[in-house]
Amino acid sequence: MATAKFSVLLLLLAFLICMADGQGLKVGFYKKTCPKVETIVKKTMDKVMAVAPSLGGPLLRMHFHDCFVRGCDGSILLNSTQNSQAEKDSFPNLSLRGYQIIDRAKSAVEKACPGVVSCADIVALVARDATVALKGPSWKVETGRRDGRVSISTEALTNLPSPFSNITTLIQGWQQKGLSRKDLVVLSGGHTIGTSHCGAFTNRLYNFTGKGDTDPSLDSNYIVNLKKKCKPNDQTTLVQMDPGSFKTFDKNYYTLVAKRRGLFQSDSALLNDSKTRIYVKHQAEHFKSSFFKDFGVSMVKMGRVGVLTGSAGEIRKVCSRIN
Ligand code: HEM
Ligand SMILES: *[C@@H]1O[C@H](CO)[C@@H](O)[C@H](O)[C@H]1NC(C)=O
Ligand SMILES: *[C@@H]1O[C@H](CO)[C@@H](O)[C@H](O)[C@H]1NC(C)=O
Ligand SMILES: *[C@@H]1O[C@H](CO)[C@@H](O)[C@H](O)[C@H]1NC(C)=O
Ligand SMILES: *[C@@H]1O[C@H](CO)[C@@H](O)[C@H](O)[C@H]1NC(C)=O
Ligand SMILES: CC(=O)N[C@H]1CO[C@H](CO)[C@@H](O)[C@@H]1O
Repeated sequence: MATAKFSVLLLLLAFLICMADGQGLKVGFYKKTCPKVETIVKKTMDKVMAVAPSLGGPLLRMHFHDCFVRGCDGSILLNSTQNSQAEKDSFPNLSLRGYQIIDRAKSAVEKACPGVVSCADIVALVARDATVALKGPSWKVETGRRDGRVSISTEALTNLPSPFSNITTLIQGWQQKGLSRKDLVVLSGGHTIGTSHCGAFTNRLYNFTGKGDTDPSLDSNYIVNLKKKCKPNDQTTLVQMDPGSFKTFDKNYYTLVAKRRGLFQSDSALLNDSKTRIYVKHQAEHFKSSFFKDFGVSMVKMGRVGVLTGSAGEIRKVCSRIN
């Protein structure tokens, strides 16, 4: 009798701990099994970022793309096979790069503790370290994710937000992932670093509604600038999203959006909802900004989306293929 009561109590306790951790994730999950993992990943990233800081953008973006499709389960890293086309080879992957950096970090980690650390966790750690290397905020990354065994190209199209989305579609898409309007406006701030292909926004410059017009929600002086960089139908030229400081993680994204200079319709759309608009204006206008702290909080939240934990999934040996 007493033992039964005790086991119920234990079960309840285990359940509560699980809930508080965000479905089994926790900071320092590998403390006993791979105590050096974060140091090893950081060392790899420090080396990479010292010579190729432009990889910071795609490596931050990679965690986002992983989490929005089948949860943060490393499915973005899987190669296509003969029978199935993977997320990697879908249209929105365009310009995602840096897969070899994940592989490099994974190899280094495998040397120290083989078969212990998931590729999904490495992606999450790399996103943080990339942000820090570009002078952005740091946050404590929860670990304990397991790797998925499935990656389907078409799921990237249906789950990833499009740069042509309006605010209603964006809010709905984020809500479906359990993320709020605040998370949306905060994490869009990731666009303070990196570059975009012209194709993601030229519709706003040349033929917005099919009448040879421009997007009225984009600053007309800015349009003149952008037209110099992107000719109609140019899909390949790269443009800095936060011109002048695209290799520095700062709060300037909000200054741009507030001035109607957000590059994508999805950036400008943040001015079309009262809550996201207030956040944009606040970050733009106040010297003392909460953005850095908010970014860490929302990244941790995004890092919990749809994760596999416990004995679900696997720990991949090589990040680009299932075991
Ligand atoms: C709100 C929904 C979002 C949309 C519609 C969106 C869309 C895009 C698009 C179209 C690009 C340009 C890709 C290219 O043409 O090369 C881009 C780049 C980027 N995005 Fe987002 N994004 C969103 C949210 C996020 C989030 C949540 C993050 C991370 C926290 C993020 C981080 C980045 C970064 C760092 C780049 C630059 C990549 C590079 O330098 O290659 N984005 N995004
Ligand atoms: C996955 O594809 C990349 C790029 O094509 C290649 O370098 C890598 O070796 C592939 N991985 C596996 C396990 O075949
Ligand atoms: C937002 O976009 C969706 C999908 O394209 C569309 O159905 C909806 O009418 C748009 N909403 C507004 C307010 O423009
Ligand atoms: C603008 O779009 C309309 C409708 O899609 C098309 O008929 C027209 O040729 C386009 N104009 C230019 C300059 O591309
Ligand atoms: C914002 O809303 C206005 C009016 O409803 C609309 O004309 C405009 O296209 C919207 N802008 C964006 C970027 O969604
Ligand atoms: C980096 C990468 O894997 N890019 C692929 C994205 O998807 C297209 C197909 O839509 C491939 O051609 C690219 O190689």
